[in-house]
Amino acid sequence: METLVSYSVRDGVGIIVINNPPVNALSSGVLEGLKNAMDALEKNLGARAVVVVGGGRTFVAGADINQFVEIISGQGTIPAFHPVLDAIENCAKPVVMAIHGTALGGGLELAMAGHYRVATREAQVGQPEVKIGLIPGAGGTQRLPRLAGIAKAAEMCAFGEPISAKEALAVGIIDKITDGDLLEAAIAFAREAQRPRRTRDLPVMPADISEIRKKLRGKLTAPVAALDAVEASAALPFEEGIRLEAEIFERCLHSDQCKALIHAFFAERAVGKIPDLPKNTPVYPIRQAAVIGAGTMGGGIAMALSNAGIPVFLKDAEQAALDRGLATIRKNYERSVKSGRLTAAAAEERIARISPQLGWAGFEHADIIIEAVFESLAIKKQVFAEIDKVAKRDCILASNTSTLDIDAIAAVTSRPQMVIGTHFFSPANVMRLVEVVRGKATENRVIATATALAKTLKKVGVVVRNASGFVGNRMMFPYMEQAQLLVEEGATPEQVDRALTDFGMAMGPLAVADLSGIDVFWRIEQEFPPPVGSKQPEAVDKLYAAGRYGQKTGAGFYKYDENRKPTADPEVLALLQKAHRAIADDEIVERCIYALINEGAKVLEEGIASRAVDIDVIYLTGYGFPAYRGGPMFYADTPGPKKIRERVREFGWKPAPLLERLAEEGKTFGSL
Ligand code: 3H9
Repeated sequence: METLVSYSVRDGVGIIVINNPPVNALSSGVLEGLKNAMDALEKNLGARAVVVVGGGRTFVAGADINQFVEIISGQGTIPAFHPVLDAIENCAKPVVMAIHGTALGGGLELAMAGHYRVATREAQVGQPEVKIGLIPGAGGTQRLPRLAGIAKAAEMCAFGEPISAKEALAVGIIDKITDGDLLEAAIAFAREAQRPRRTRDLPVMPADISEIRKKLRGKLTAPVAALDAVEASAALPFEEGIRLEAEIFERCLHSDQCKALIHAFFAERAVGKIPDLPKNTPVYPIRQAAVIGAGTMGGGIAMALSNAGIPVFLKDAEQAALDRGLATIRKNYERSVKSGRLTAAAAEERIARISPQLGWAGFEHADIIIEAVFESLAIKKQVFAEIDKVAKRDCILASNTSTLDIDAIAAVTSRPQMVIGTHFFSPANVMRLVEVVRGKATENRVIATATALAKTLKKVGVVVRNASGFVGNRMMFPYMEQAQLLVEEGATPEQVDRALTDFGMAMGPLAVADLSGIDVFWRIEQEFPPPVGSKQPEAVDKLYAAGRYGQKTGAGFYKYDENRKPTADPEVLALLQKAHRAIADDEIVERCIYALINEGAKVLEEGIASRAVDIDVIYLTGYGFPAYRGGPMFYADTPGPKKIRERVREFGWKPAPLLERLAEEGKTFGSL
């Protein structure tokens, strides 16, 4: 077995290589290896300078997050970073860090403990700890301000977004970018370096970061804590700053938010490992795509494909629809150019990769055809019968249906094994979730290709089974029902939405209904009538009958002005409220969120989702569930199945059998 850290001396330069695949995470073993290598090279008379480089595809992606999971559950202690980083920084010989791939979190902290940094042009550096509920804990909040200034450090530590090598050079985090061989460039730099330059000795100027503080929204605690630590770098001597950082880090590590965010991090990676799909299932190459339907969804999907460099035919039946679709695509790209996220040339390139057309020209070359026409089984069947005739035999036929039966759609083709659901979320060029719906006949290779494609599009593909509403929408219906019933019983739409946004949901359910369209919800109700005898709200029916379709008609649960800004509407209360009971926010949250969880338990038991993490990722990436609560099924373990079952019974609903069983056995969803 290769050692985690190896070293050698070449022409007077000591070279330390970190080898901990896949991302060279700084486990205790790596830290120990680094310390030993530094000690040895410090004493080695043949070495005048030292270069540290990552083996494999990257420098170092940070501390080993698995170790934090252990610490949170009461095992182990925080790895001792400082003795290792201090040994590097105090080395009497110049130490040069050679960065490729990503230097993130503890990786950047390691790099900053070196005296100089050389990076490849593609490299990125960042302090993403806040994304898992932490702050940099190995000196990042103290060394970064000394290199990049307080304001830049504050931004990087509070928002967690990585920056490019080019920007890192401009702000002083790295000293050189090389287009040639990284190791050779770092060795050459090390040879020329006259003497060590300790980051801790650099001056740091106080700066006003109140604007950055103002930008922090929501309830995340780590970003605020990160700013406190960064700000202290100007007020305190280095060692004291480090002590303060350690205190704050430890507090964050033991917070509920950190636990939930780490769960979310690993959950997102776990969904890619589909339990009954062999690990090395081959995938079909996707070189050319086609999308049918140039509406909101089709246009967004075409953009997502083009953004990833995949050329796409965009077909619609009518010229007017095609023109409208293309105009929207152009407008979206222009907005990105205006905001500086994209250059004008890159936007043109992306638009050029989308070929609008009325006919089927070129479809015989498509590797995947994604249907995104009107949500009607009859129309979708007609489209699939047609594409079956034009597509090559190994082309994947995908439907963007959000609720319909994939097997019924597959049945009209001569190749049900090639048919799959790819349920994108609106706007499809932005939202990260794709529910990958496997039909009865869908072959493994097609499933593997669809999830790999999601990753290529920088999205998360979660494989689910074919059932009405799949996972996300199926769970959303009872959640929405409760929101409406609460209004009928006396809550205002504003109160319902505020209680749930206070809980952390990105939007309240009734605002979501207005955004998606009351007519859309009404139509779904007609297609999937609720079970006989269940207590059903009448709100959607009444709003629909009154022509209040939501934002698009200027009124729904709220009134909207010409800029779609919502205001409360007393008329809606007269229309919908049947009683005037004072309802507490807690009841609103419990009824809506427990309805979601109870349905989630059914979805799990029925095997529509194969694991609780699949549901969590669907809700985190597609439905605005707060990441710091880890997803509905992770959150369910906070009150616990027993308490939820009790409340579900009190509300007069039937607990899902799985919830009953877990409550009975004193177990949690996490134990499944
Ligand atoms: C920190 O550094 C705290 C410090 O301040 C010190 C405190 C004292 N640990 O994402 P991928 C695994 S906190 C353990 O699919 P990509 C990942 O689970 C840390 N494992 O690849 C996956 O495993 P598997 C700060 C890690 O190319 C595999 O590596 N750093 C870690 O799409 C491949 O990952 C971060 O927050 C880790 N740190 O993206 C960075 N990182 O194959 C977190 C990855 O079994 N990492 N794994 O599923 C990332 O953002 C992305 O993984 C990265 C690569 C961009 C690096």
